[in-house]
Amino acid sequence: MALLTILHYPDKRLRKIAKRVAVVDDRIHKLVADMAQTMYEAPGVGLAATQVDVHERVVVIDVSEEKNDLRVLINPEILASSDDQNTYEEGCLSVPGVYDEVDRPARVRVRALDLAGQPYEFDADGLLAVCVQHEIDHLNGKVFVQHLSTLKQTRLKARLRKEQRELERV
Ligand code: GNR
Ligand code: NI
Repeated sequence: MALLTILHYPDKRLRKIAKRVAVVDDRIHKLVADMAQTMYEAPGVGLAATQVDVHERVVVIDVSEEKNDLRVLINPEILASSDDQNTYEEGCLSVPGVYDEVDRPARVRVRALDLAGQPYEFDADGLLAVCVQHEIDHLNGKVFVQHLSTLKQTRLKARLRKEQRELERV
């Protein structure tokens, strides 16, 4: 296993659209193991391959309290979304220190492939529903801050540029 480097917003590579996985082979198994280790170490409740500069449709999620319920989603798809929305204070390992409210469908039905390459489906609500949608956004080149107002995004970029300048001054 290996710890992977997580890209930070506004890195352009976070905007790439990930390609579907054609075969779930040993290379994908190793990627999943490395992504899980990176997620647990961060720590985070989810990680998309895009965040570690691998542009393939692979996601790991663990929203359990005990961190013993790893979910692997290969080529994940939202089959259906509820009409009712929930607001959640989101954060992202690619935007450290930034938390803000995002509205999304409260419940989703999801289809994905498991590590054996077999399709499975599940219904998600609560944090799991938030996380699945947040991770699929990453695979589509979208970071949660892109759900915020243009004004908030502009202010955030200005703040991050200022912080970067201050880091470079020492
Ligand atoms: O660790 C994470 N926590 C989180 C909290 C609220 C909504 C979404 C998330 S996902 C995030 C990990 C991450 O950046 N995944 O892409
Ligand atoms: Ni994220």
